[in-house]
Amino acid sequence: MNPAVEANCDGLVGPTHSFAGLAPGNLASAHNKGDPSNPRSAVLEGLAKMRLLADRGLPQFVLPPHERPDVGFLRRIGFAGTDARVIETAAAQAPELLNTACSASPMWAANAATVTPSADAADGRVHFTPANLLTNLHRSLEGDQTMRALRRLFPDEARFAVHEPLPAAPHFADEGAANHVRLCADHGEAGVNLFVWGREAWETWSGRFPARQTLQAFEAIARRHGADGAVFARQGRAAIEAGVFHNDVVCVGARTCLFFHEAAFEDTVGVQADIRAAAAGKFEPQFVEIAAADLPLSEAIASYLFNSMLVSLPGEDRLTLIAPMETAETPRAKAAVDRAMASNGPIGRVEYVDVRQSMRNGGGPACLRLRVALTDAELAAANPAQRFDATLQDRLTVWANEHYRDRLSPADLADPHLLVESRRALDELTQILDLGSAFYPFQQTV
Ligand code: SUG
Repeated sequence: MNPAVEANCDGLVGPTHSFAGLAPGNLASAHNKGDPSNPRSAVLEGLAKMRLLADRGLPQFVLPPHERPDVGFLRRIGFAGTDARVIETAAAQAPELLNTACSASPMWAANAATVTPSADAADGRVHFTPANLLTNLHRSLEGDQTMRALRRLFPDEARFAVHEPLPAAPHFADEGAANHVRLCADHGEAGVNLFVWGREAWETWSGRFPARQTLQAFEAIARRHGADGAVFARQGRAAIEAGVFHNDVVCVGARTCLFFHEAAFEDTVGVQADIRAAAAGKFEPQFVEIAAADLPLSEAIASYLFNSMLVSLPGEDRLTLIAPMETAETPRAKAAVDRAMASNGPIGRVEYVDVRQSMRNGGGPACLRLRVALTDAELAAANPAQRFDATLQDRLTVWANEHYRDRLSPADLADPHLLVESRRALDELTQILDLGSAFYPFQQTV
């Protein structure tokens, strides 16, 4: 066993963060459609959360936003002329497609990839499969740039394998780590990988909202990563119907603890038995289940209690929950947290964070980060310029204050100057994070 720590890689919110209501089945996104957003607050909230985790002693990295508006996407679907003309024409003829091209959705790094740490991988490398995110058009634009970003952050091929996204077909619909939980005795020891899927590839899906993850996508990922300790579990159908578009809206796990809502799985008893069997000889799993009688599913979704980060802080035996403010403001959700802490179970502490801008698009603290368990040697091999500390926070704060607007209405997305501002910001960020030349498509053509 190599000692390992769990690093968090957070997606930096991009300058076009907006409320365009692009994600069916994500109730917050639908509810806030059309409201003006505040991209500057959004990015600063994200930085403050990163600071909290870094200050608590966990390695923290920054994943760069993607180029938005995605002019390349608009060109592929027939808009032509100068970049400004492409945007103006799309705004006039197909505003939904312009909104799509502007989404800052890569901020939700839990959807960036599924990760298998070296302790679980057959070849001893850390494996990543960038998610194809093909259920939603705006998110389907992310996979290739995410692959580039992960290869930059984890460049050493002897230690890291960043695969291509799965084939872009509905059979392999994949949303990354938002539907994956890894349990273990210690981050450096072989663990159990719980893969939660919403539908089968050949199943006729008749739900009101889409099931975004297929069983076959996760089977493919487990196979290509050589992932040990795989358990496959079906997401509760009723949960998807109620607005649980990713399993991490109702479930989070860390070390030996799985914390989940009663409605999370189609067969809760079966999931627990499968996890126990996969963990035999490795560790004793601890299940903390919140009953619907104590916290109705609708309040679990509105409060985003389970979209907390569950972290193991250095020097602490019990786990800490990094929960959104909305949980503290929802009496039954807060009571559930308080009871879990008082029970002397695996969760010992809670800290509340303000990520309201992201929350209004359905992204809580856990959505904003991709967890990667790393040994010391792997940690040392990551791009040091993307390692977050107080100095980088100061630098990115100055950068955000200079380049980000504090108000953006959906109509503002039609402003061609937003493209100029956004590219200027990303160009400077390329230097700050040492992302190399030609990291963004717009840098490849100049
Ligand atoms: O895919 N929202 C994202 C939120 C992702 C949250 N991630 C996790 N649960 N891990 C989504 O639904 C809304 C964008 C908009 O409506 O403009 C959006 O894409």
